[in-house]
Amino acid sequence: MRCNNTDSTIAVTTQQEHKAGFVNILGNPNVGKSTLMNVLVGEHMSIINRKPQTTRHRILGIVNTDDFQIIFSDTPGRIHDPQYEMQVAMNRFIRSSYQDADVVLFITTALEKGEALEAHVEEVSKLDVPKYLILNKCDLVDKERIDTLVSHYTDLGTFQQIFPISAMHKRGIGEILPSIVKNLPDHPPFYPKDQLTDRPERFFITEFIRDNILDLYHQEIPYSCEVVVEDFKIGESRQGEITRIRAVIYVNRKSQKSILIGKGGEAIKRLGTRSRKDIESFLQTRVFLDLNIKVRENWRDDEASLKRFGY
Ligand SMILES: Nc1nc2c(ncn2[C@@H]2O[C@H](COP(=O)(O)OP(=O)(O)OP(=O)(O)O)[C@@H](O)[C@H]2O)c(=O)[nH]1
Ligand SMILES: [Mg+2]
Repeated sequence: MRCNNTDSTIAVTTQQEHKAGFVNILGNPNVGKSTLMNVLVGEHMSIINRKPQTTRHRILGIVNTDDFQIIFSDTPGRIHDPQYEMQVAMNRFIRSSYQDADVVLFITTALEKGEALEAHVEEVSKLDVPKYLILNKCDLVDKERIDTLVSHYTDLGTFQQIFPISAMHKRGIGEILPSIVKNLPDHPPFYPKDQLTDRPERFFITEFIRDNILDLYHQEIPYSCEVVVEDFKIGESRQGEITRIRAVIYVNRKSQKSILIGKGGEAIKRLGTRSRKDIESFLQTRVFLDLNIKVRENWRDDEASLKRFGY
């Protein structure tokens, strides 16, 4: 995957009849935003997890052809009732993606209902750009339920198009890209044509570690962790090239550090091994991963920490 390893991402081409624009994927937590972006972009760009609030930042995934460039933004799920400053910052990323969208993909599921959904639909309905309703997880319900929801959203009049899909099974998505392209403005590409994302390699490394934390630990633990890559060096070992990575997991409280480590260091060992394998297949090199844990009391409400962690 070509990541962004430089700051000069703006292309200066002035191609004729080229379309380019920003398509922002919005929705409540856990509805399948990252799954859909990965399917549309054709790369494992954003981590997907069965736990809500997996995505914490806005992540670009870029689709390039000779004739168009679509810049998708995967966003965090909107937090209806933020409990700490990190969640307020996550909601800010969502609002920033209200502002630059050429097309909005609003995702809900065939099972989602309630106040948080209604409030989000209401907010999105105010955006003055073409909006598509993506009704995901249709594999979990019968046709009658899908028909009922499609006619409900048609009656709202907010959405230009409605796509009942299953992102996980890649069903119903074939018409989404061609339809988006029709709604894009004529514009030269915003990014070089071989670039797939705005994020550097280091970002994806932290995401792999975070994904494994979401899988291996329970309750509040994954939500109390932030991962930072502090050192990244390509070096040599007796068996050839090796990438040495030093990552720090910041936790909210001292007690969480011992839970992360586990009895006799078992838990952190498992986390290290799984993360190393993921990073090796991403970087296509051998990796030595040095995982450290540091306590930073209440970092989720601490302005300086949030700034350092990119919120
Ligand atoms: N049954 C079913 N599950 C799906 C589908 N799409 C996604 N999922 C699952 O739903 C869960 C959440 O998917 P994500 O793509 O991480 O959802 P998200 O909206 O990005 O979640 P946040 O980043 O937490 O807001 C994962 O377990 C996915 O495998 C689908 O079409 N059908
Ligand atoms: Mg996500």
